[in-house]
Formats: sequence, C-alpha cells, structure tokens
Amino acid sequence: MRKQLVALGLSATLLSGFVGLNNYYVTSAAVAQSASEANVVYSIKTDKTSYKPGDTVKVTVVVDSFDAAKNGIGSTVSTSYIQSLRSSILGCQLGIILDSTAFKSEPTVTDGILSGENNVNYKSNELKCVNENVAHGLFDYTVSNLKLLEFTAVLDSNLADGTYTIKPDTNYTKFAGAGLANSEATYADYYVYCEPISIKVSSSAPKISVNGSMSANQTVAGSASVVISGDFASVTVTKPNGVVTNISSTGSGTFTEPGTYSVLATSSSGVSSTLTFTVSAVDYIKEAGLRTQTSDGVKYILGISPTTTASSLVSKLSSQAKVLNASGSDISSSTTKVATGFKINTTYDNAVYTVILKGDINADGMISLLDINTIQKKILGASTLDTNQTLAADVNSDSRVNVSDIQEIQKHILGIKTITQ
Ligand SMILES: [Ca+2]
Ligand SMILES: [Ca+2]
Repeated sequence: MRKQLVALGLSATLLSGFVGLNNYYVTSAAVAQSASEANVVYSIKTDKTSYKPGDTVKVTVVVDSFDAAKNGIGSTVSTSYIQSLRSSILGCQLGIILDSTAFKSEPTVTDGILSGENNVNYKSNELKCVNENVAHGLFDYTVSNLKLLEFTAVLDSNLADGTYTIKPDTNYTKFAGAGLANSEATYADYYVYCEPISIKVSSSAPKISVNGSMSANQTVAGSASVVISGDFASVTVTKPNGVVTNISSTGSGTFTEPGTYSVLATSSSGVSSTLTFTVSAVDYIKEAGLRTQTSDGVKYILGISPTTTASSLVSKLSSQAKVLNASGSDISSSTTKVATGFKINTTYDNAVYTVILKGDINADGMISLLDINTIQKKILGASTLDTNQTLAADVNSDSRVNVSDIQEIQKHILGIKTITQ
C-alpha cells in the first residue's frame, strides 16, 4: 500500500480526518489502491487479566485498524459501510488457539458476525472461524475497535496457577504465510498482525494481618494496623459502627475505635479472604498517669505537671490525643506549655477534657507569683475567677479559694512542697 502512495506522489496525511460514527473512528484516508492491498491489525481481548481456576473467560477479537481503499479522497463512511467492512474482514479466515492445558471444553460463541454462520469449528482447543469468500473491496479507511468475534471459554477447575496463552492461529488463517513469526502473517498483499495474549490464573487469596498477626478473631489493645499482602484488587473494612471503609489503594490502615471489625480482601482473580478482629479500649489518660473528673457536666483532666509542653503531652498520651489552646487552635505539635483552660481531645473516643493545672490560675502553664496575685485580687474582691480558674486556685482541694491555697503556691515556688496535680 505504501509503495502506491509514493508512486502517486500523495501523502496519507493529506486527508487525515476524525469522524465519529457508532464509536468507529476514521483516522486516515489514503489514495485509492489495488483491491488486494490492505493492512489488518486485530487483537484478542479478555474481560479480565487475572482469573481463578474454573472461571469463564470472555474473549473478544476486534479489528484495531483496517486500511484499504474506497471511493477516494474526501469520502465518508456510513453505518452500512462499517457493516460491509466487517463482512469483508470476515472474508478472511481467522483462527484462535486456546492453551489446551487451561481450557478443556469447547468455547461458546456468543456474538460476532462469525457466529451462527456454520463457520466455527472447534478442534483440539483451536477455535477456527472459516469463510472462504474473501471479499475484495476498495476501502479507504482505518477502523478501530471493530468486533469480529466474541466467545466464552471455561478454565479447567483444577488448573494450576500460572500464565496461559490465547493466540492467533496464523497457520490456519487465510493470510498465513510460511516462515513468518506467529504474530505476523501475510497473504498476497495483505498484512495481518495479531499479538498473542496471556492471562494470569491464580487461586491464591490475599493475606490479611493485624498488628503483624494473621490469626482470626484476635483482640488487639487500642490500635490495629491492618496490612494486606499478596495480590489484592479490593479491600474493605467494616467498622464497629457498620461503616465500610475502602483501603484498596494502600492495602493498609490503622483503626483505633474500640469494637469488632471485619476485613474483606479480594484478589484480581476474584479469590477473597476475610479476617475479623476486635480493638479493645485503652484508657490512654490512665496509662499516662493522668486522671479525669466531671463537674457540672464538664470533663476535666488533671495530673499534668507544670511546664509540660503540648507535644510532650501528646506523646505521653500515645499520640491518641490533640491539644487545643484557649482559642481552640490545635497546638499538638508545639512546645507551648499546657495551661489551665486548654482542651485535650482524645481522638480514639473523641472526648474533650478541660485542663486544670493546680496553682496555674492565670493560665500560662507555670506556677508563679502572678498566680498568687490573681488569687489575692479575687480574695480582695478586685476581680473574679471563672470556673477553670477557681478549680486551679483551689490548690488544696477543699472546695474553697483562700489564703491556704496561696500558702501552698508559695511553698511550691520556694521549693518547700510541690503541689500535687
Ligand atoms: Ca501561672
Ligand atoms: Ca482551697
């Protein structure tokens, strides 16, 4: 075909066009050429790339491009033309070979112009479609994704894991010529290309581990690190609240909400594995040596040492909490001193606690003369204390704020007696 383009002094790019019609695309238009010259590129496609033994494989054979001459420059294609083109390609003999170790039974032709024409023979794992009427037309277009044939074939249910081929039978096709590679065959001036394909067969299921263990129904304390290994295409985790989380993209996730989880992982061949585990609640506040109390419906957290930084407190709480300052800003990673009135948000149960630092009344995270001054003003009636300040000022926890608390703070500052938080 190319040699004629040169002889006529015309370029195939002269009339490069793009016409959408029934999902077929005209990608080039060449000059008229002899009836017997054409390039056909077809391919074998499967509905998936990975299967498990016993699966049904759906195979489609499509023409990716078909170059021939018709009607000269400037003509367009019609639906009926596409149909006739399909018939013309059919005019060629087409053979498909299925790997005989993988497929034990006769394929079933489900669609395609080749079906129902009494021209499909199945022998020894070869699917041979025969029509001796090779059409000669003057065609001028490249057609994409034109379906020739569709069939299903069932994999042996006892098939070993591995890779199996589906390939063109170039010894059988009308185009076949001696001495050419399997993927390439010629007949007269026709050039036909089709690459073999391989499908993966795997019966192995993805492996699911929780905190490094693959045991079913295990209970892990506080936090579960789920990791999927091996071939997986989808992974869903059903949480204790019934919400399903997709971790297919990473194959891993960390879960801290107490309760029972179930993981479903499916391989690309469709083999699934499941694992159920339980996350038990951990009292990270208690573990950190802190304590809580509730007053008038407000949750307080106590036991924090003066001058403790936000980041060190988060670390002490096993990173299961955030620290918010008096303005509500998340300062978890900062070195700001945790002060009376700050909030601790425990992320595993989403509870919020207000920090009370005994002796830190002015809320700067330190115990100093400034705190004594703040209490003195309150005692003298010069100012008032809010609820948080009142709790912090009652250093000796006798439910009163008076000179005794001031004395406790003085002893703390002088190093005589440390305030018990
Ligand atoms: Ca202070
Ligand atoms: Ca007191």
